[in-house]
Order: sequence, then structure tokens, then C-alpha cells
Amino acid sequence: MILALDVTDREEALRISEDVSEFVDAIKVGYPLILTTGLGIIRELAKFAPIIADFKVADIPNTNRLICEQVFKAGADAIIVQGFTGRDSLDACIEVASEYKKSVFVVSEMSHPGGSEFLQPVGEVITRMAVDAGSFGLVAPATRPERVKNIRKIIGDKLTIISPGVGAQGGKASDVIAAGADWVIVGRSIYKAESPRKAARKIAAEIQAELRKEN
Ligand code: O7M
Repeated sequence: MILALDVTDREEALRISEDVSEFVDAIKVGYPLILTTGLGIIRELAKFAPIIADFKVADIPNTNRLICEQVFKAGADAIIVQGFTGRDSLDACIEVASEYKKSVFVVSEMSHPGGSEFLQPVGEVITRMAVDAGSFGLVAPATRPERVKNIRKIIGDKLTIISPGVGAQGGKASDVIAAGADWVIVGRSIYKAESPRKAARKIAAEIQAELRKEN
């Protein structure tokens, strides 16, 4: 499970991360936390789990390169990028990631209702491009397990699928794991819970039960 740490307070971010670290495989940080605390938060959180920087990078190759360099220099283990800007823009991110021995996740499709308007129709093309370009993984929606299943069918066991939309957006962890996701991404259902630790433990148990069923 990946914690989406979309809080805007440094102390809260550190407290929650420490609290749930036993149950999470990585922490995803993005604009909400980094714009308020700065890139330095990446190294502070890295003592709890590997860090995925969610900047949904979507620019020309040169700008993408500059962004990725800053993010990897700051200590992130992976970066999330958009694929709709084209192969050259994605290649720039993957080149920098390989220089730093880090990973790139590409957004195939998005989990919110609007995700079906523009992105879903090109999701399969983006998925294939991400495979050809040598990405480490894909982001695919837990709110639409059938789309995750389709993406898994396209890529076989080649890439790692991480899947947001569990809990607050209506997706269910066990459903999307059954559909072929490797990790679920969970934000509000953990960091807004009365006990983030208990909430994380419950979702981890649900995932374990699903994996036991499959094996
Ligand atoms: O569990 P939530 O809904 O509070 O948080 C979900 C997190 O996943 C939040 O950080 C979103 O920005 C992110 N996300 C989506 O919810 N849907 C997507 O399609 C893609 C992402 C994401 O992480 O993209 C990389």
C-alpha cells in the first residue's frame, strides 16, 4: 500500500508517516505537501518509507528533465509523470531517472469522473508507449477495476501498477488488487481517519486477505 500524504502541515506529515510506516510500502508526496513545506520534506519522510514524488510532470522534454533532476536530487525514489505530452517528453524523464537509478510511473488513466472524458480514450495508447519507453510502472484507477484489468492484460507482468481511488473516491482495495494492481494508493481514508494507524492496518489486512485468496 502507498500512502498519499496530501496534508499541508510538516508536523502532521511526519506524525502520520511514523504512525503508519509499518503498513505502507511507500509514501506519495505531491503539490499539497511540497508547496507548503518545500522539497526538503522528501528526505525527512524517506526515513519512514521510499518516496514517490507525484508531480504529474507534463511539459516539453527540457523542462521535464529539469524537474526530474531536482526531484531525484531531493531524494525521491520515483516520480510520476503524464504520458499525454508524448514520447519525447517521457523519454526525457526516463533518461534522468536512469542516470539517478530511480523509477518513473506514467499515468495511464485517472480515477475521478472527469478521467473518462479525455484520458481514458487514449489510456491504452499511453500504456503501450509507457511499456515501449521502459517505464517502471503505471498509475491506473481503483475506481474502475475493469480498466485496471484491461491495462494488466495489455502489459502482462511487465510493469508495476499503482492504483489510486480507494476509499474516499469509492474504490475497494481488494477489487483492484484482484484486477491486477500491485499496490493501492490511499490518502484521505488514512490521513483523515481518527486513527490513521488503525485505518492503514485495516486496508493492509484487506489486501493480505485478497492475496491469500489468489495464492
Ligand atoms: O485516497 P484519496 O482520494 O484521498 O487520494 C488519492 C491520491 O491519488 C491523491 O493524491 C490523488 O492526487 C492521487 N491520484 C488520484 O486520486 N487519481 C488519479 O487518477 C491519479 C492520482 C495519482 O496519484 O496520480 C499519480
